[in-house]
Amino acid sequence: MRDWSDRVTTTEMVKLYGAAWSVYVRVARLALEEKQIKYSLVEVDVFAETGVPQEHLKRHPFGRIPAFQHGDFHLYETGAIVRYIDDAFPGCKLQPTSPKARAKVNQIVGILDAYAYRTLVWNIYVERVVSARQGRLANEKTIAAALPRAAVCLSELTRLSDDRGFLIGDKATLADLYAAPMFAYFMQTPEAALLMEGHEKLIHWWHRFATRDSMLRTRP
Ligand SMILES: N[C@@H](CCC(=O)N[C@@H](CS)C(=O)NCC(=O)O)C(=O)O
Repeated sequence: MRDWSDRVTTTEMVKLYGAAWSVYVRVARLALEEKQIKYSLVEVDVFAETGVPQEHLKRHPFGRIPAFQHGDFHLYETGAIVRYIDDAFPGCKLQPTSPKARAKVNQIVGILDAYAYRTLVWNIYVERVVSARQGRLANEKTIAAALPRAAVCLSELTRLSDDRGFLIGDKATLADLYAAPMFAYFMQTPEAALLMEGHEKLIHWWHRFATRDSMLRTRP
């Protein structure tokens, strides 16, 4: 007999808990937008003066965003959320089926998660751009220390990506969805202008991807 216990009903309500400024919330929103899934974004302020709201800690005991709900199914961790969205819902596929292309997508996602997010977003963008907006001096040591790591991130992205319109292959994948929200911040910094020299492939990718509907619809 067929087991329907894990069957997914795609008409059940989808909610994403987080904030539009968040890189990881945007990754998850891009997956929902690319697959044309209706969802609501429920605002959560993890940096509230009173701390992470108690009801959010029940959804995400580590106090991060995003958290995700589909009917009575709950998840946190962006990697799990976007893969669930891709597997459970119809529409375009955000993960290639070929084992090598899929592994490269996952490798790029791993690099972005483990190295690029902290380096490009926190150590360079937040230090350079957000600090000025907040009226504080940038920590030049933090920025200087991040530059060599940023250079490795960019040269690895260039080396691993191919040149068929997207980072991997000829369709948007999780690799693009992870990279784009990070680049949206990093590319606003003067450091990016220097670091991106010689990375024409990435520059072209960014200019193309930045104008996609999903990107325009999720602008912070
Ligand atoms: N491993 C988590 C990381 C999520 C994450 O770091 N989100 C940031 C916003 S982009 C956050 O919640 N920051 C709050 C904090 O660091 O306290 C995931 O993949 O979802």
